[in-house]
Amino acid sequence: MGVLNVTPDSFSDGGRYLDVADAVAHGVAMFRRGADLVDVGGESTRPGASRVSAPVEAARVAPVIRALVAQDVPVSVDTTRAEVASAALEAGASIVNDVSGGLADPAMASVVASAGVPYVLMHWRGHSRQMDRLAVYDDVVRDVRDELSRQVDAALAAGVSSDDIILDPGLGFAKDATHNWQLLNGLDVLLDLGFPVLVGASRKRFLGTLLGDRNPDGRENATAAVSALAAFAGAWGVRVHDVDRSLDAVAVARAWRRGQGHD
Ligand code: PMM
Repeated sequence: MGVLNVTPDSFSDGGRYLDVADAVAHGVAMFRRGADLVDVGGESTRPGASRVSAPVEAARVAPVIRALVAQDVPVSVDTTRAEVASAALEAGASIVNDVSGGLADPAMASVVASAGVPYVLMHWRGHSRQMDRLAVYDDVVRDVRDELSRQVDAALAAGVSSDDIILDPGLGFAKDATHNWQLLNGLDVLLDLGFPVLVGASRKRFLGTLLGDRNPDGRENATAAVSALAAFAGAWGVRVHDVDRSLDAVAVARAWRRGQGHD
């Protein structure tokens, strides 16, 4: 899954793709290089970020999604709002990626259920402004698993098909660096819930910390290493900015797992 943030303030690509033509060109390029999905977002979720209104968010993503879909690029929409998800689905998005896993907007699950599309439920405890304060766990792997299970139950109760659910540990969202590493170390516990798992580590702060305070651009090799290991552990997908490096990493993991490098 290639990241396409149509925002002025995302932590690593904010401001680069605010112009529709630039955003579409970048999305098409990621698809041509091999991304299976382009994840279009119109609101930054960086820690401390302020919210934008739903109409502003929808106006950022809808034209980009429409243009990508017109070029046969499969698109997911990264939003916590039912209203934005509806506009994105209308524009041709085929997956809803909700970093709040249904908790931010009570209308989201029914929008997804009536569209009958896959739904990424990420583990989440609160909006960006407050999430660092919410990073308190007894046992992060068990707590995230239990909270995600409740998010799944709510989605199923709203009519989402269990075949359409994808889970995500939500690295960096109400989690410190140690929490993120523990979740990656315990990925099998989330996989045991029986749903596909998506991992979003790309360029995140915990990778910079590991490497001695590297800035986001210097975190690409570490991101690719996470992609290889996540794929090897059985993840369904990785959400990344640099598609090329992660495709190579995933190809290595796949060949290693299968014991052969050809189809
Ligand atoms: N991380 C970000 C945004 N959306 N969606 C999912 N499913 N998982 C994530 O980990 C995730 C996400 C924040 O990163 P960005 O600013 O690079 O988009």
